[in-house]
Amino acid sequence: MAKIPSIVILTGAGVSAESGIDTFRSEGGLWEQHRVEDVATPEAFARDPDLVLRFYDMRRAAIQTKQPNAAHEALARLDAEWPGELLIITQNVDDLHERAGGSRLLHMHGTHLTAWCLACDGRPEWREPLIDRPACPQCGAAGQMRPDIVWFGEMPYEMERIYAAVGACDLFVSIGTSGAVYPAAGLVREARARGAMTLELNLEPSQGSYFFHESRHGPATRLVPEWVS
Ligand code: BJW
Repeated sequence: MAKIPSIVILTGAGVSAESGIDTFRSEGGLWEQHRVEDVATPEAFARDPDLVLRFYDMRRAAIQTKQPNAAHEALARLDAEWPGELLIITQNVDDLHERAGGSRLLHMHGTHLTAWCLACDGRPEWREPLIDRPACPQCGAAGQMRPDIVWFGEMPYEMERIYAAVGACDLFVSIGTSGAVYPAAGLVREARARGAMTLELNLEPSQGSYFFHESRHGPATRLVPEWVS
């Protein structure tokens, strides 16, 4: 009997754009006039923690008001129904894949809905502001919690699991990501080098479009349900 193809799906900010969550590199920018590269670094946090905490408090509050869209829902259906191996690797720090019902999922750039306590290394669930320097609910240390987000220069989460899944997949699909940030942007080449078919679904050609066997362009809420059905 033929093997059921194994699928890895990489998602980025474009998949949540139609839920009303800003992407990073589109016109207008995410955070006033700051480049995300200047705000989302450990150096920025050391230099001006209040600015960085306010930025994340604002975004944490905003994502809790947003709803999954047809692209998240189509991926959750595929996740529930696909009989073979499947992994959704999201760069997004929102929880819209989970809220749509996705479960074979990992957040390589962290999530807004946990905090990271630098005192005990715990990652408690967190939905409130961090600007007031709350105590960690796990160890009680005060003022040691930071956003549980992977900033530039930090190691993305679960890289071993990611490379293993990408190296073993038959189909690699990238959805709504600009291909500007590594190591995520390099996964298509990794998948291709190991013999996977590669497909890009994005509003426009990404920086890495060239590396895909096939690229389809348009909004995720149209392209993803079309691809899944
Ligand atoms: C739609 C749509 C719709 C819109 N439908 N589509 C020089 C060369 C190479 C690498 C480096 C370098 N200098 C430094 C580096 C490394 C650095 C890096 O890549 N920098 C680049 C800027 C060059 N990377 C790192 O530091 C990473 N760590 C690292 O490398 O560790 C060492 C290591 C070594 C070896 C192995 C493993 C690790 C860490 C990167 C952390 C990224 N963090 C951020 C910020 C999180 C905080 C926050 O949320 O504020 O994560 S950056 C930001 O970009 C966020 C995103 O996850 C990430 C990717 O963005 P994404 O999702 O692609 O969004 P956009 O806006 O760029 O694109 C959206 C796309 O959607 C567009 O194409 C639109 O067209 C499309 N779209 N509407 C469909 N409706």
